[in-house]
Amino acid sequence: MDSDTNENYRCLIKHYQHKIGQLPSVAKHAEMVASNKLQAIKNEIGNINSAKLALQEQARKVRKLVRDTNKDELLIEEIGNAIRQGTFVKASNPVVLPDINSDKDADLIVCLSDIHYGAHVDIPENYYDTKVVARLMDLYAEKVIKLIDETGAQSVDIVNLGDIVEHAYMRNQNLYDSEETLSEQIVNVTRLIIEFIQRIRNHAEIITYRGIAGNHDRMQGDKNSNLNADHAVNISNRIIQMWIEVTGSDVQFVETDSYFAEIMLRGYHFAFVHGDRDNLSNKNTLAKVSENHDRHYDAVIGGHVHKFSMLEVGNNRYQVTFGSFKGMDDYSKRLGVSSSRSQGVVIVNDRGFEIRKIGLQ
Ligand SMILES: [Mn+2]
Repeated sequence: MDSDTNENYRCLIKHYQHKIGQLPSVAKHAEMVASNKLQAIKNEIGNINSAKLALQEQARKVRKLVRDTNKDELLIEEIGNAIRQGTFVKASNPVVLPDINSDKDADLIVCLSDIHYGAHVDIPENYYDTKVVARLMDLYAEKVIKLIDETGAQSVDIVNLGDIVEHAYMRNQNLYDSEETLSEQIVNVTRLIIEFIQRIRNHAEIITYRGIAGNHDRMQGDKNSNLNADHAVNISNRIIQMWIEVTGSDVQFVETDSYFAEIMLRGYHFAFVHGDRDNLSNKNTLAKVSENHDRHYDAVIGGHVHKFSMLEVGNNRYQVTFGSFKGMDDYSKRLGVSSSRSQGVVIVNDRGFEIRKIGLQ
């Protein structure tokens, strides 16, 4: 029993305190009220402190944004270093005279798809590393040059369909044991693309280049990230533009949307997507892409599934997937969708167009 819980007992104590002159004076009582106020203020400060915590939370978010921005700056700096470390092929703009004894005439679209530079595959059916990429790009260039001679092509539009690197978003994690950093991968694959462009340029005078991004090129793992330009192909494109400018190449870089490109040749319209956002095995995709871009396409061409496929979805209208440089890996083997390495071209002349698979075995 105590004075806090028992009113009778409290009155008894007070009465006794009053009797012995120990009851607090009015002033003292006021002081006690004041100290309650102080407590209230302290409580308020406590509240302010928790408000401050919310502010701190905001501040933390701001600091993270700043850090991320610095990370981008760091990446740009790393890319600058990687560019300085190696040499790029020198541009040359030779005159390529057409064969006057030939009536051959064509335009070519040459696609580059799913290089996945930085991927390392070592299974009985396939070996793939960065050295293999270089060899395969040489082989592809040779085949394209042969095709230029065969068709008498004067112009070549090179279209990169994306997935130039294996894992762009790994920069958000710790870089695991990898031969090259992401920056080096982007720069080195771009170096190979530039060599490819220049080799083609040596055999045809009118060359254009454009590149769209694939799912592996995204810097953020989140595919809904609204940072649309935040992908490895964007950086690669800027390096190619820089190469054209610095070396005086007459190759024309064509700016496109990050995920879509189109080319019109001799009255035919071709659309290009990577294939992750537009499913090219769904026979309504050509109609959907045509609707979205307000143009009737003759073909919509992509990569992504790492195999050659062609689906006729209308009168001489096609949905096409070209194969990959990378070829078979454990993942595709498990899914049972393994297929050979290949790329693809479109040959356009006045008689029509032909979509052709180019094997890279
Ligand atoms: Mn891919």
